[in-house]
Amino acid sequence: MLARRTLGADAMSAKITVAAEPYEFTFEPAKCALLIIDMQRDFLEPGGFGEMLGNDVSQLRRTIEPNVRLLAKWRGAGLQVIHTREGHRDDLLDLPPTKKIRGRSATSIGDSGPMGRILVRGQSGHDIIPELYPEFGEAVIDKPGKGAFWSTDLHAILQYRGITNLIVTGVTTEVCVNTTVREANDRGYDCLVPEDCVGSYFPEFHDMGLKMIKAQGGIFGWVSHSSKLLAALGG
Ligand code: TIU
Repeated sequence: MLARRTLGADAMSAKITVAAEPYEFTFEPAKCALLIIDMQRDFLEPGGFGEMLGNDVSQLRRTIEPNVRLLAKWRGAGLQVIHTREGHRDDLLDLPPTKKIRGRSATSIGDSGPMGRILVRGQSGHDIIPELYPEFGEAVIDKPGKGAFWSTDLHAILQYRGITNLIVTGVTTEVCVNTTVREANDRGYDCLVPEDCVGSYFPEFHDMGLKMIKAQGGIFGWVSHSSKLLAALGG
């Protein structure tokens, strides 16, 4: 069992600086949440919805191990962790008809898939992979869109918990991670994306998705690597 050495009150409010691009990222641990986006079985597991659509899930599975390490560090230090899941109500009343038919696929959201009804809350494919399963006290945000702020209580939760900075990880780099970072940036949060903790089915979109975040002096946020973040937190 992992020994927990939670940060004391002084360390919680002492500024931490991480080597990042376009320049260093500074945060107070007490005010910085780890936001893990959509590490769901349907996106990551062989035989899930993602693979059914013809995607190579190994491109996403390489993000699991660095996320496990970062999550262990975050939990061990007693810092705030939030998970998101993309999905819809059982009755699909929150599913835009446009999203339902997009792609002209024979099997779409709400239909029976390899792990239950696709992207429907409560179904096994919609749940978070066991390696990163939420613990008691960690908020789980169910989001109907790509961004984690749209039609959710995430902003309220962050405000009430005094969060100003976000470490955003998960999948996919150019879709839900990118949309969430943009939404967070417009709401006044500083976001750092550790590049090894995010992934895309398309390597070129992953690369460009990261470049877009850090371009123009950090137009949406910062990009770093989990090893640098772990080092800044004491290894
Ligand atoms: N979580 C997330 O990114 N949802 C997607 O549908 N991503 C795709 O890349 N398809």
